[in-house]
Amino acid sequence: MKTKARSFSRAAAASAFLATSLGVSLVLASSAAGAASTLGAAAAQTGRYFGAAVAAGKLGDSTYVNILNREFSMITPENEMKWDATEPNRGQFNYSGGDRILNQAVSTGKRVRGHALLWYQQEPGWAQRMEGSDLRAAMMNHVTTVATHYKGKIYAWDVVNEAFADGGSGGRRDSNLQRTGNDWIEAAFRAARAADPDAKLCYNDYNTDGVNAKSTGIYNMVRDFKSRGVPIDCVGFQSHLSGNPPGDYQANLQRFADLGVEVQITELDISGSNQAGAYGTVTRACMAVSRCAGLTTWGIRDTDSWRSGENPLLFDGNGNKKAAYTSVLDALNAGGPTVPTTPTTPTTPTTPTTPTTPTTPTTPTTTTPVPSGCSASVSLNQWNGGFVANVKVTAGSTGLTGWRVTTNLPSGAAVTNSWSAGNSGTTGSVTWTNVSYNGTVAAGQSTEFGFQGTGTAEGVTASCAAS
Ligand code: 9MR
Repeated sequence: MKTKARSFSRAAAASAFLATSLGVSLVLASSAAGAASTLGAAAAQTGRYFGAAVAAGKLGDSTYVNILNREFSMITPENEMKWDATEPNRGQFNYSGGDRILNQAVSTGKRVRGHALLWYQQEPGWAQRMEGSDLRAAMMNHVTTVATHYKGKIYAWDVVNEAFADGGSGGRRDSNLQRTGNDWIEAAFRAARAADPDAKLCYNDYNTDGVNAKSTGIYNMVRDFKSRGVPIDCVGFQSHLSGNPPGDYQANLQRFADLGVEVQITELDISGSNQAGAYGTVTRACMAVSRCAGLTTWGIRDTDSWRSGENPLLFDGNGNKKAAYTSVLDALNAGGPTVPTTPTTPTTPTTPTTPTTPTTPTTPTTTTPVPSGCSASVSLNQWNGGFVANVKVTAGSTGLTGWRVTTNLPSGAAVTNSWSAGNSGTTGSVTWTNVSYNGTVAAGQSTEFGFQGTGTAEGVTASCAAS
């Protein structure tokens, strides 16, 4: 309710300004326009896009195409730009499905996320049977040729998809692509940049919905790429979810954004009884991160979904809007920081660290309630030589309009990077202050920030004061 009220008054103020500057006395009409009525238009108010994965085979279905044309501003071909579709035989390229989707997008004023230049799944049979330097040459030729065909027409490419392993290793997934050498990902990004300098180049993966071993492995790769000038512009978070995302979903997006890359929600679908609520949470998280450029759902109607039987999308099989649709639309209309249009200087990269295996998952949290209006608790993910700390700030009975948290790190521990808070100091007693979008916390509600560091932070304590 609160955000809605804020959004209305902002829209009303804008309308009043417009009316005044044009000398128009009737303000009502433009006030009513404050809330957009489609996903694409609502997202555009803050410079974001709202997209859907589209199958070329469904472009003859009028219900499907009507929703696509009306609601979405970005299209991802669900399968048509993958390796098996675009290079079914070595050196013979086929762009029929991809071009069909691209033309649909261009003719209706939408943009395209290219998906995906290299992925260990949906490799054509001939590539599946290859290894080593021969495969590496074929991979690079594929990236160059496809990215060149679509040069200047693609908003962002998923250059590499799903290269990290699930589970606790934080390392790469084994595949014939990976076995060509650990540098295959950066080689692919360099080849893609050379072929199409205007496309944003993304790394895309799933099970990266919070700070965990897999997302931290990817985070370390992106940080390393930024520090060495490997051309990477964005990270895609697929977000195939069952129920609510983890509590640190937004903080995780933010820590990547703080590396100087855009983040994008690329394949969103959510099952479960709290579907509408979870969709709202994910959308608000993107809206709160200024470098979150947009969201894409993986399909349009429930019947279009790869998760058959789970009904994880925003429209039912008949094309009707679901409660989840309204939840997303409201979250988009509530606003948030605008996506920066010019690249901003990335935060100073720290020395790249080799991804290490987390030893302890999450240690018990330390809570220090403070009478002056808030409390802070730390949740620590410690591994050999490094850690990620997530700090939850909870407002007391009067609510907060600003907060200051002091963490006491044991000696030897040092902060190297942080998200969603400003800090003074990196060792010992470190003071954290809210950033513009998370200072206001209603009574009893919480917000989170986090930091990463080297050394051992076991025993860290946190205290909070209203400011
Ligand atoms: O939705 C896609 C489905 O039609 C294909 O059969 C499948 C093949 O592996 O790929 C699906 O899309 C995947 C996407 O390309 C990458 N992330 C996971 C998606 C769902 O499996």
